Amino acid sequence: MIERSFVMMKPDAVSRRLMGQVLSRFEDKGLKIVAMKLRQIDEDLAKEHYGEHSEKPFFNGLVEYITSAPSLTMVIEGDDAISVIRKMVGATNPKEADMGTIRGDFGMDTGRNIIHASDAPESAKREIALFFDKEEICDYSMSDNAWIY
Ligand code: RTP
Ligand code: MG
Repeated sequence: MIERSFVMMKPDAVSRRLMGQVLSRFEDKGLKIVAMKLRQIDEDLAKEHYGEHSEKPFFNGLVEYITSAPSLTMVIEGDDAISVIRKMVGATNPKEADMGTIRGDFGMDTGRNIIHASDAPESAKREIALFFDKEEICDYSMSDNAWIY
């Protein structure tokens, strides 16, 4: 099933100049970028995005991290995109993430774990609406659609 996921390269990815390498992985995999915006996320938006963690001890640190520098926010589309992208991202703790995953290859610290990706269809829908207006999401065909999908 064709799905859309909300994906965000976090401030450490942007600051460490990893955007190009990480983006290439999604393109190489055959996924389609349908929206993309570099933006500095403010406190209110960070708190809303990570609302499910508001009672956790790491919440304030997480908000501080996410608001510390720009993030690259994206909507990525593809066949089973939500689970495929989560697999590409790897485990939350980069030390435990498999080699070959984005967190496993580029990170060392749960508090600086490079990237976010939606974990389910409902959260994808919520997060996409939180970060993008409908008209910012591009509906287009790619020349190799027949091969990839
Ligand atoms: P994300 O939402 O960012 O894609 O990450 P995730 O699903 O793999 O992990 P989640 O449990 O949703 O946690 C959200 C983010 O909070 C930070 N975190 N810090 N210090 C800690 O114990 C801790 N646990 C989580 C991470 O930045 C994690 O990605
Ligand atoms: Mg999560």
